[in-house]
Amino acid sequence: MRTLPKLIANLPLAMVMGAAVAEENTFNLNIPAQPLAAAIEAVSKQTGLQPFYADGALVGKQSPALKGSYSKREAVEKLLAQSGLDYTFTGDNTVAVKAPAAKSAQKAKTEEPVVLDTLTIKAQKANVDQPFGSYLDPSKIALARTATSDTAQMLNGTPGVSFSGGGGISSRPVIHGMADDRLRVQVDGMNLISACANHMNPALSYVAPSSVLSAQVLAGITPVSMGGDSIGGTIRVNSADPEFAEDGKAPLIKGQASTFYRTNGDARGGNISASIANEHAELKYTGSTVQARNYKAGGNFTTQNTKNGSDVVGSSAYKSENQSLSLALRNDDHLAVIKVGQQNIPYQAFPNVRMDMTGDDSWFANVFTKSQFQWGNLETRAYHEDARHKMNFLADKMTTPTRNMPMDTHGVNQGLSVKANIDMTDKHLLTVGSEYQRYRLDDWWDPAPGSMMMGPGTFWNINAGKRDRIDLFTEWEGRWTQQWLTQLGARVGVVEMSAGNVKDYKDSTVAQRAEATAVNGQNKKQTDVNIDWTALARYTFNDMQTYELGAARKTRSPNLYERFAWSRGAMAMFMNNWVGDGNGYVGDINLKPEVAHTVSATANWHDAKQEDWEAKVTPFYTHVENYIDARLCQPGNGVTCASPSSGFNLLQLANFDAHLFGVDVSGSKLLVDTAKYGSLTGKTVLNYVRGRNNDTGGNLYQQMPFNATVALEHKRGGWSNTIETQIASSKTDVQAVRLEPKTAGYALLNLRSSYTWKHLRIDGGIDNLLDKNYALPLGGTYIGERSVAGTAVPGMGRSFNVGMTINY
Ligand SMILES: [Cu+2]
Repeated sequence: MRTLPKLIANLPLAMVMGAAVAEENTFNLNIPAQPLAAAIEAVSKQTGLQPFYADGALVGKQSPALKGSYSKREAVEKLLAQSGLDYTFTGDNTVAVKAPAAKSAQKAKTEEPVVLDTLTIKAQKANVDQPFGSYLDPSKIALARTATSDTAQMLNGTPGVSFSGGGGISSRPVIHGMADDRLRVQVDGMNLISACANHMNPALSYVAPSSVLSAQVLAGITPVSMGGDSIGGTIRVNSADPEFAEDGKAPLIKGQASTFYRTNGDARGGNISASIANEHAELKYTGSTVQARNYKAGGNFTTQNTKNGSDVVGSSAYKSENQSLSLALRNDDHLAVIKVGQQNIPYQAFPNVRMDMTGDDSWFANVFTKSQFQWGNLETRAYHEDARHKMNFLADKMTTPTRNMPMDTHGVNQGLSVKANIDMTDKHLLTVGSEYQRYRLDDWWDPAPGSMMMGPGTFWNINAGKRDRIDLFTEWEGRWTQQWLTQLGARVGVVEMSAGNVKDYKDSTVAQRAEATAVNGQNKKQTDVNIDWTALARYTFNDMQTYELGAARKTRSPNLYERFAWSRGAMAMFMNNWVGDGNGYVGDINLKPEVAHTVSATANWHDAKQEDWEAKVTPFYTHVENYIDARLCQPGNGVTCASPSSGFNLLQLANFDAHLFGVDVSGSKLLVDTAKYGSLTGKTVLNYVRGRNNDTGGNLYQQMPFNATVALEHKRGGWSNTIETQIASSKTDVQAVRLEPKTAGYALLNLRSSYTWKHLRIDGGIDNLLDKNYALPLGGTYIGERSVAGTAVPGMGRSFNVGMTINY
């Protein structure tokens, strides 16, 4: 049905191609059969080709294996041959991929005078080329699976991204100096929330690295359709797209099993997945497990350990199990995916938190649909997530044999979203959508048997916490010419929060009851009306230069703990700490939402074919009104705060004026490329960020010092080898009020290697080859055995890592 217009459309192209073919470069490709999106991404990485396609247009499509010498055009032709998709080269390096127009539209078109409209880039919600966005290299994702079990760490080396440390599988990504709830982190489209006063279960901890197939980072200006209730950027992590059998072919049965071992911490784990599909349905199971003991630093770093050696990071052990089952259904124009999953973390110790995770049971159901219409497409999502979280002390923190303090959390998170992408004209796309999120949280601490202090009643930290949000947004993307792209969007959100009455352990003692009574007498309802807007422009000057400029206003309402953690009792305050600094915190019901005003630009230079070299510079500046920061605890609700305790501060959250600025620089250069020796590419990423509190004149907390990654990547046939050095300068811009430790500069050397046969992949590597003893700049304060201030959590010493994956 699409043959005729396509043929007509491609005639001039074919003639041009005929002339160009002789000069066209070919590439040695070895890309296994896989989901089409990943295959296109792989071709893009290896050839410099820039694909444009509608968000989700490739969902459910499978690509054949690509092995041998191909030009860009030949590679695309072969990848898309079975997909039913049309494509158009709009330049030497750009290809537009799209679904063929619906039958009736096609018919109407053939009656019109023939217009070669397929030769223009149709306005598409470009998945790959979102300004300020970057996709993780799939080969890097694959390498990271053996090297880490912490999904956030898979983003290591992405420009603008650093990590705030936590448990072994729970670090939190930081984009341009903003962490945790300041970012919109989505796992398969779900907005997951930490159900813990210490944020032990951030969004990315809910998914195992083995389940991550693609990851997108928007560091800079996030379009409103991808943001919401966040001020610092967006991270979207997705599991594999469903794969269906080809029409009329036998059912597709696939499976994968992999296992890995890392010497440091004796970390071991594995995962399996199995799927069966015909042309309309796919059923898939995935399961994974990992466990590790405490890891070792590169040398002695503390004198406080009594249960472990001075080079062992106490409270860094963990064990986790994940499972999921998904059913995907499709017909010509519709796709539906229903996924249910479950996570069990029997234990995860935290070297920078006073408590440990002693049980985390969560499950979710996530339903996604996508439909193609003549006017565009419609996506809907509904999810339900239930997280049951328990804390107490694990062995390393048992300073007395009977130490016991049960803490419980239960969070229920439900979301509904609908988004329509409407093709207004060939060049203009309108996106309208709405998101609803309903969140409920209980956080209570049962009495500790035999304890005078923690009893006789149950302490209610947050009772019936409620945080509901409804957002509406619209976005208009125009591709005016080959040179100009603009994106304008606005979003309105209403956040409603409240909480029920609280109690403390000593319900009957007068002094304590007075505080709870005062808190319960307050109006605990807060409604925020948040307005965001984004304006982006991209100018493609020529095939060697692209410039992007963006400005945005973004808003985030406080989380439930920031507003409702109520007690000024020292012990309760120390239990509310989601920043890993060992201090105690009390919230403030009257905190205002943070409003960020950001300007950013990107300049991207490369050789015309994008095969040889590339350089990218992204400066940014953000001014944040009502930035939620900390100050020394002030009297409130009839209670005077206790004095600082055992070297730590008791702090209170408050709104401040703040600004952050910095620059990311990245570059690559192909150094050698021969058939005999393969290709050798040099890559580097440099990050600089600085954050200041304008009211206090002090530094913001956990701002990564200047750091760089320099890597050499060698590829030949099935071999892939990387030698990488990670460098960070000393951290002296620390936040005084949080007693943030200074850290020394360091350089680490990592080696990674993989070899892929037909059905087998072997990974090997050595992380921190030189066994450098170093402190994590954003790792927080080490309180893995005893709560003593002043020592930063160290990074991991040398580790030998091996992994093996079998596909069938
Ligand atoms: Cu917790």
